[in-house]
Amino acid sequence: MEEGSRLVGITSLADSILRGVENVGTRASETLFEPVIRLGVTGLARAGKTVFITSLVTSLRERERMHGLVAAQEGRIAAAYLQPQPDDTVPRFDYEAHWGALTARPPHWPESTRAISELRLSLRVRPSGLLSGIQGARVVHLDIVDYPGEWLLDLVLLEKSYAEWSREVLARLSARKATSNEAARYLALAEAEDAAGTLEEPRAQALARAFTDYLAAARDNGAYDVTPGRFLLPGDLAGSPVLTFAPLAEPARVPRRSLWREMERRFDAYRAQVVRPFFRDHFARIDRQIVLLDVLGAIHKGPAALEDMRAAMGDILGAFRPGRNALLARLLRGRRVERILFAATKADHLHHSEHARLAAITAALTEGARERARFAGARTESMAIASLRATVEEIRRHEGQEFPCVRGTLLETGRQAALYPGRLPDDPAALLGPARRGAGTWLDEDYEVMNFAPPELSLRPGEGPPHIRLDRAAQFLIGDRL
Ligand SMILES: Nc1nc2c(ncn2[C@@H]2O[C@H](COP(=O)(O)OP(=O)(O)OP(=O)(O)O)[C@@H](O)[C@H]2O)c(=O)[nH]1
Ligand SMILES: [Mg+2]
Repeated sequence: MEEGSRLVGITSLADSILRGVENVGTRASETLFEPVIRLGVTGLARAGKTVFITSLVTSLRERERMHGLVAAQEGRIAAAYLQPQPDDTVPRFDYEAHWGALTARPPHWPESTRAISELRLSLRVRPSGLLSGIQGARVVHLDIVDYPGEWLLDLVLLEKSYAEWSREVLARLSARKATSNEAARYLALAEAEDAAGTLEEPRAQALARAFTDYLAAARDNGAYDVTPGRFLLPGDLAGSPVLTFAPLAEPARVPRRSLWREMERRFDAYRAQVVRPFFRDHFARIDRQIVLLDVLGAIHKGPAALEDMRAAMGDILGAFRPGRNALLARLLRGRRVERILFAATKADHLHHSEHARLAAITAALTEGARERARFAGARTESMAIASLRATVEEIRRHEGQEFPCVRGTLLETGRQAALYPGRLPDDPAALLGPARRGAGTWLDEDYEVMNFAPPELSLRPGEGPPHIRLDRAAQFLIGDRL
């Protein structure tokens, strides 16, 4: 018995020393000899993260469509190859499966992913200018980390007690009660509950389930404030106590073993064991960040969705402004993101004459957020991109007027269709203003979105997939380090 426990003690000690040495070793060799860029890719559900990473990796390997990336244009990227990633416990980004989906016959969009994943692409780069004659090629590792934007929204939970959080969420549900059955149902359930009464697990589970149903319905209606983020994206935490809590009205007294006490304990466990490790172990190590936004999707859903996206972006970007949050500052230990790109995805739904207006709306949507990020020393930029271009442009004439359209294959029917999505306003305020004031519908224009199937690709060797400004995005994000 004694022997056994001592043995365990010694092995785990030896193990941790060994691991310590290993860590120091990898870090030293990487920082001394082979630079690493850690690129975070995030965005809310369906923003286009998976397609972006898949297309970016292919385009860095097959660089013929990447003239906007200076190192590629100058022919200095000698090779790009996938390597084992540095983090052994993070799932690998399944590049092969996603690229396989896009190049299948017929092609289809990759599956929804909904958790963190990582991929290492190593680039062999020749130096530019004066150094080119003296120095040989060096290796730069690009570690791409895909994670749900919803996880960043959880940051606000770090600052809140269960009582505060409950109050806010119940108020939000009350405001949505009239339009959401799920909100009304949850409120009825929570009001019938005696929070001071003894915990009964099945009732805690019923509350958590009803609350999760509300979150799912809110998200489907275009709401983005759907925290706690893991409720909708549970992964292997599904059914565990850290996800079995829900907001309640605070009772006058909270006896031990009461429902309230236990919910409070689980809320704290969620913060300590889910939210904090994510920020400490993953977020803190990111150097460059792209935040993808399906701006067209939100505009199509209407003013409330656009306003909600703006508010969510404000919360998300709070994570890039650690000064304000003491807890976060401690988790980040002085590290910060150097560059942040806000990219409106799926710009291939618009004729190129509309792209500048889409970029302006994206900039305006993240304006408050951008100001704050800049404050924290990060460089930021906004653009409209398409990771994979699924359409071609076409001018259509109707009753003497010209309409700049895009044409593609419809996902639902497999038929070709031309889309005129509506003209975006020159001044972003024409959309953001009414959205902020709570307008029910857009006044001047209906904005259409269609779901296009991915294009049938026939690529020559050296040629990556067709895209819009993916090369410019890459230049902003990593170009200066190549
Ligand atoms: N036309 C067009 N559609 C795109 C593009 N990128 C993404 N989409 C569409 O958006 C959907 C979502 O893209 P994903 O890359 O899976 O988005 P995600 O952010 O990884 O989504 P989750 O993993 O569900 O959070 C795709 O299935 C496509 O329908 C693009 O460049 N052009
Ligand atoms: Mg994904």
